[in-house]
Parts: sequence; C-alpha cells; structure tokens
Amino acid sequence: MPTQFSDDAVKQASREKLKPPPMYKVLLLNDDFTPMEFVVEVLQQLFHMNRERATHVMLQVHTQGRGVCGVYTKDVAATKVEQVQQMARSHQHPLQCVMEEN
Ligand code: TYC
Repeated sequence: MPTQFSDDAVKQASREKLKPPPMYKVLLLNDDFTPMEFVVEVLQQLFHMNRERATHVMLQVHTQGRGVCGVYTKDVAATKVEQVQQMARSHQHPLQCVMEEN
C-alpha cells in the first residue's frame, strides 16, 4: 500500500516522539517589600520544599536577585507562575515569578 508520508517525514516524526519535551525554569525575583516568611511559605506550599530548602532558595533570591524554584514542562511551569502571582496578589505583595526555557 502506498503512503503519503516520505521516509524522511516518518524518520522526523519518530525523532520528535523520542525527544524529551522542552523544560522551563520557574524563577522568583527579589523585591524590597515581600516578607521573607511569605516567600518561604510560597516555596513550601507550591514547590513542595521543606523549610530548610525553602529558606535557602529564598535567601538566594534575596542576595542574588533571582533563584530557581523548579524545572517543569511548559504547562506545569505556567501554572506554577500563575499560582505564585495569585498568592502574591491576594496578600498584596509585589512578589514576581517568571518562567524561562531551561
Ligand atoms: N528582599 C525581601 C525582603 O528583604 C525578601 C524577598 C526574598 C523578596 C525573595 C522576594 O523573591 C523574593 N523582605
């Protein structure tokens, strides 16, 4: 039976199926106003860190300007960013969260 797909197209499709999906870092940005304790709670609740790890990441953001909360597929990263922004908004903190391709 003839097929409408060239050998090249089949090989390309197969390569794409095997390729891992692009991954995205979720980053917190520093600011002068969001309380440290709030950032630690965000990291514990949304990124499932223990208190020690959450404190370490928060201090990294505080001293370096930004820090990685986790690395996820695009959809999951986008949801995490929205959840952080929603939590920050509801507590009226200016905390910023962004994603970037890894
Ligand atoms: N710099 C803030 C303070 O001194 C703490 C802070 C840490 C804010 C991390 C944002 O993503 C952040 N209260």
